[in-house]
Amino acid sequence: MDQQNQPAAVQEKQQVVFSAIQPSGSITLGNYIGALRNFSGFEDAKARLYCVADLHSLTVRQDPALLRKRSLSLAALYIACGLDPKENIIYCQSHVPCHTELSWILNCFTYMGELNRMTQFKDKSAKHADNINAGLFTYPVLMASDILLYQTTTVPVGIDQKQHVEICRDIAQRFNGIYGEVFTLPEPYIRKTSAKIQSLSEPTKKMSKSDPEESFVSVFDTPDAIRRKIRRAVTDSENEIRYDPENKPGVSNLLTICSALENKPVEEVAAGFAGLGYGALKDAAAEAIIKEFTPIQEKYNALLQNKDELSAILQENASRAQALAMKTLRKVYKKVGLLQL
Ligand code: ATP
Ligand code: LTN
Repeated sequence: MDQQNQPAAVQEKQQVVFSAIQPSGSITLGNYIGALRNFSGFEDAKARLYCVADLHSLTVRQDPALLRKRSLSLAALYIACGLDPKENIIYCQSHVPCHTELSWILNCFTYMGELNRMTQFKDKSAKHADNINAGLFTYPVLMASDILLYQTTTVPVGIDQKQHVEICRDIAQRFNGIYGEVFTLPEPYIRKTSAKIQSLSEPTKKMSKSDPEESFVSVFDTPDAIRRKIRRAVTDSENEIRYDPENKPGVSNLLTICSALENKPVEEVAAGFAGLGYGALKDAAAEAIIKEFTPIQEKYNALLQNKDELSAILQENASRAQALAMKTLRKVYKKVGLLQL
């Protein structure tokens, strides 16, 4: 694993790994390559927490029944991807009240100007012009709370979340500057080669789970659907296979997908297609995705057979998270001067 963002001081046993995904749609190949598959591989860390960011997803209007279903589904997917809930802490954000409690405090240490610069806020405001709510604006503060509550050192995310981890560090530094060393400063963990998968229908844009169906492959798609979507992926009118994201975003995206799933440098993947047409590249990408997702889908389906057991796991894991989070929250309450009885 290329830990290029890993500071030498926080190696293995000192590491606390935290990440989250919003249950705001069907988990995509982008979420999988950019984030989810990088959640594994921190076996020696002191703690590993993977959260279903259900509260964050409320910043965009959700269907309540669907949100409940997707939250349980995302938790099951974490486990199906190999995250053992005995060794990792897998839980829903709304089940651990410390997240929102710390969020209020940190709101009071975050400037409007800082939040105004967030590109996700600008993008989402443009996309949901009829619902530019305060939650969308303070989204990064809740995210900072998620991270800082656990004294996180390492945050595996896609490149689009880098700015949010940076503002989290700024908030933590500001707080520490006033009250002493309360929070650990986290580092994003971003795999350079697969940090951003583009939309299949508009390859200059990020693949997003809240965009139209044909623009993404879902972790839950059938092999036929995967082949169909990849076959329809937008490329260009040339027919040379080369990695050139500027001029050939569609082809480069397919190469990135193959490179990420086959764990090979993108140049090596591109060289393997010398003299071949786009059809061959699309077939290879589709088959690589199917090979990756089939075992995950099998495990996922088995887990969902027993929803009671899943709920029990989430409940137990939320208690473990709450116990850890309380330590930081108590310290913060004391530092800022809230009356302790
Ligand atoms: P939404 O469409 O609801 O905003 P999203 O698909 O952008 O959702 P998030 O829940 O915001 O997904 O992101 C979860 C994780 O997946 C984050 O770490 C994010 O960086 C990563 N991620 C999302 N989309 C991509 C992508 N296209 N390529 C790589 N990583 C991605
Ligand atoms: N904002 C993230 C999801 C998220 C997250 C986090 C990621 C919520 N809290 C804490 C890392 C750490 C997103 O991917 N949109």
